Amino acid sequence: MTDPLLALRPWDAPEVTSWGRLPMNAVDRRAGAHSLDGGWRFQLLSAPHAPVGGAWSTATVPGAWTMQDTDDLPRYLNVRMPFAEFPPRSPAEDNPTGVYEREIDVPAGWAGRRIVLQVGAAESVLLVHVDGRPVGVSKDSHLAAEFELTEFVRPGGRAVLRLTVVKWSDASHLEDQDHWWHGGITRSVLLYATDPLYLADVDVRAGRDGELRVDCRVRDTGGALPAGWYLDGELDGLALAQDTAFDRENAEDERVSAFLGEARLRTRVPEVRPWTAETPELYGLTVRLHRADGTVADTSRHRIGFRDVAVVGRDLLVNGERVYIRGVNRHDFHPLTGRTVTYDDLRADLVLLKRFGFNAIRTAHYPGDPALYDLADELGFYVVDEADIESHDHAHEIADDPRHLNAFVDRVSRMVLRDKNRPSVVIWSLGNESDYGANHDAAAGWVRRHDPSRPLQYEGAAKRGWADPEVASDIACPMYAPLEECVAHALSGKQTKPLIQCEYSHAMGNSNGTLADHWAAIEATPGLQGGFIWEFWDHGILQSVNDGRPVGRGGAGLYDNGVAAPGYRWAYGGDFGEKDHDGAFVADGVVFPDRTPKPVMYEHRELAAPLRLELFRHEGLVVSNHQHFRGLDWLRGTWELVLADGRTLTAAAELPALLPGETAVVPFPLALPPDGGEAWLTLRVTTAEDLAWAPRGTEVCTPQVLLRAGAQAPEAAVREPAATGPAVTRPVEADADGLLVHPLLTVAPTLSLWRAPTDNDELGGMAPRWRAWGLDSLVRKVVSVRREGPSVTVLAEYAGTTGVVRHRQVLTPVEGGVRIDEQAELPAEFDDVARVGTVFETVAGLDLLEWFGQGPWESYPDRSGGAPVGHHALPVDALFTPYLRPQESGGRHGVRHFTLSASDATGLAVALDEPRQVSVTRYRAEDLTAVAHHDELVPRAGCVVHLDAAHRGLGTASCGPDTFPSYLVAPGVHRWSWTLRVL
Ligand code: IPT
Repeated sequence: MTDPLLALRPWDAPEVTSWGRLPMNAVDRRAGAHSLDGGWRFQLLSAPHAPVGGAWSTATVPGAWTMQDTDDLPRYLNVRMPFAEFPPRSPAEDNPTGVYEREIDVPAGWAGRRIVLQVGAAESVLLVHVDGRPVGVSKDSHLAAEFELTEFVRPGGRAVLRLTVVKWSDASHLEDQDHWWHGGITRSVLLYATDPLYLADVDVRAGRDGELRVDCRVRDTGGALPAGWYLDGELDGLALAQDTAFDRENAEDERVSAFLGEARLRTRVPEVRPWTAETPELYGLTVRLHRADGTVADTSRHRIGFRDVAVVGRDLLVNGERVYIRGVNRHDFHPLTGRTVTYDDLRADLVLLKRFGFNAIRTAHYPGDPALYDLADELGFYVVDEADIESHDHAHEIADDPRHLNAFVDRVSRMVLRDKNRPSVVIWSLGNESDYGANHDAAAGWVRRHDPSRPLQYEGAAKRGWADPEVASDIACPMYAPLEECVAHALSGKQTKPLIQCEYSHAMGNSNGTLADHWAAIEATPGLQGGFIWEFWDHGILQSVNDGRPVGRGGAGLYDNGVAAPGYRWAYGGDFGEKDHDGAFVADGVVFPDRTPKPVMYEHRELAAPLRLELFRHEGLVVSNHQHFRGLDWLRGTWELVLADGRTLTAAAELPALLPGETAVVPFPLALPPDGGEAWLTLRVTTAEDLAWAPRGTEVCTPQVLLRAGAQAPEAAVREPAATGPAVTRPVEADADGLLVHPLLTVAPTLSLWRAPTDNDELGGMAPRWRAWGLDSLVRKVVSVRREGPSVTVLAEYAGTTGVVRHRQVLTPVEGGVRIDEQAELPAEFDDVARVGTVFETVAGLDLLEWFGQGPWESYPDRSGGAPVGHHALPVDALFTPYLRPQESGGRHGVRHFTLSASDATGLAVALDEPRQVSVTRYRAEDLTAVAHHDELVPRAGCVVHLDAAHRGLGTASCGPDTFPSYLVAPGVHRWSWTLRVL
């Protein structure tokens, strides 16, 4: 006999969003439930109608089978669907279908109770059978599906539960998000029991005025409700009672039903502590459903927060304050499981985000695990909760196709029904990249009616007109909009909605250039309120290089500090043998696959600093509280006076008591020594006490002001060496080609115009142009080598395929070394090059870099915030940032001078005429461009040193705007000087 669920062919039926599934609700049943997680019998069929009958293996639940021991491997495609069938179709034959089976022992104590199965997430179609009997069907891969099993199981007995998961379906067309395709059950499976009389839903409204309203729905499995039921509850010890006025009104309006109980609890909390992302104050709410005899039939517990959110004019207000949205887009990702994440994983994600100044998360592009919201409520994040709808490849066909209407409303409404009581959720999102059609408006209509307390956003609708009141978006939420367009809109006088980019600053590879410029504009322009960086994760899956398989759960410990252990690598698109794929575009996060922060995180932390430091010449040092809701008492500071001569003086800081937005002048903590040259004052700010997201002493920000410019800057020392010391007459050694001969250099200093293209350089079209110009393989031809006394002047031409750069190097002996004055003249056609500067290589053994300049982390001209000027030191191997696809990396901005030394303190010292971009790595640019993965790099024994007169900004052109014109390297004449001395 054909199974009715298979006969229904739900994978080919867009109208069928579920069958036999219980309605979504906000009653949390996790506590007290029986976990069905663990090993299940498993078979992978080639298609849903293929017979089950092969050998069983074991699969871990939750977990994608694509990350376990099967031949169906992960696959990365961005926009394009992984199969050719047009919506709503999916492949008839080649459709991996996982059959999961296990016994369930139903406690005898559940006799007379209502028994419910909850499947946390399954992609993309779930069929449920118990003992071979059909129970139900569900779609919507990132929300739980519940089924009542009361009629299917016997308390005290054992039953066979089968969950069949069909990978491809009509629903896949709505789940075409830009990440890996997987298959399986990816969130926990639970079994729980309730009384037949139960809380079907609880809807909490808690405003910042302390008003609490709890609306409850009550049902009974038998249908009719028993007489005399009632509700009570408490809020942290404060008793709540059923609102009799509400009951009376219901009765008068004939809304009382025998089958649906409705009641309201209400109170007003005096002196409420409002919830905000800065002050995530939670209250414990307990709602109890009683039978007529007073016994408790059901209980629902919630952690709630009192807060208001509203769009007023063009501002998004939280508790009446226009808050900055320092957001990130977050996917579910784990390098060992693909997308199954534990509570600890989620906690680690959010803790890291807090430590780096983020206060908002967009759940790109589907609802998260309930634990994500528990943590966002507790730690403090503003969440844009996004429904699981992205029909990217067929967006236009689907947005108005009535066959998909059910699915749109189903997905959006289920998310709202589940998450409506979350203080962290401040905005609903209808989904991503799905064009804009009537299906969206239908879903928006449902949301507006069900939850008028929160704004709604949808980028596809906002795109129709940022100020258009008719479209289904209360926020102007573009993606990757050029900053000048955003500013122009805010200044146009036509803005009607808050402008908060749903995606900006694409973090692929070495990226996020101009983030500081964005924030300067946001803070200077009323109407701009922030945005969500794309994205949190680099989705590199840990892969064994030998057999090409994902390592899976056993791989813990096979990576460290962003790098996979030898023999392993971070796989991206194409690495699992996919024919069509989108390569490294899946590695576009602000953290590596093991959550190691990329350097941009430090800049973000500084941009989000809760306090600011400024120097006003006549007033002195000014500290300001840059938060929205709290004082500075949770912070502690230390002053550091950084002097160019190598000294760093410290003093404890007394932070002023400031309300949000207030400023105070503070006395200079340390006397500025009259000598010592360039001087900077840094305020190193840490947490004053243990917080939920950071132990005491965690660094929060390091604002810095310049106290004295470099009166005795290296420039002076470099340019006038003879004036400060005895005349040096020992001639510089250069070979016949005019190349410096030096005992510590293996490759003499020459001109470099090339960097290993970043992802932005490649996808933004710069790198192809550079290659066309021949900048990656300039041919050096000596024009003349002229000796004048102890100096040598070398004229050379560096020929590309289309232009010639004239380069002059004057080598002059100075005390202890040589001064190199350089000039390069770029032809007009080289109007946008990666760098103009010097490259040389050193002997092996110089493994420590000490520098005076910005640091300690990697920084670039358009991404240099949060890297204060100081005396920094790092092993050379720690300077390089291991971006998944090797590219320009490891740069340090604003370097004045540095030494490279061996363990016996011998080595070389370089002083630059002015703060320059410097990089010291084990790789030539061509080493980096020759390979596709970090593990393929072979480090050189010596160092490859770049000193740049000019270095191009990074921008974000892999998806979005390029860097700004001010960060481009102009053609024409560039001059720079430096000295090289032996230590
Ligand atoms: C945008 C997507 O919303 C996001 O999922 C991701 O693909 C991002 O781009 C790029 O990494 S869509 C793009 C067409 C702007």
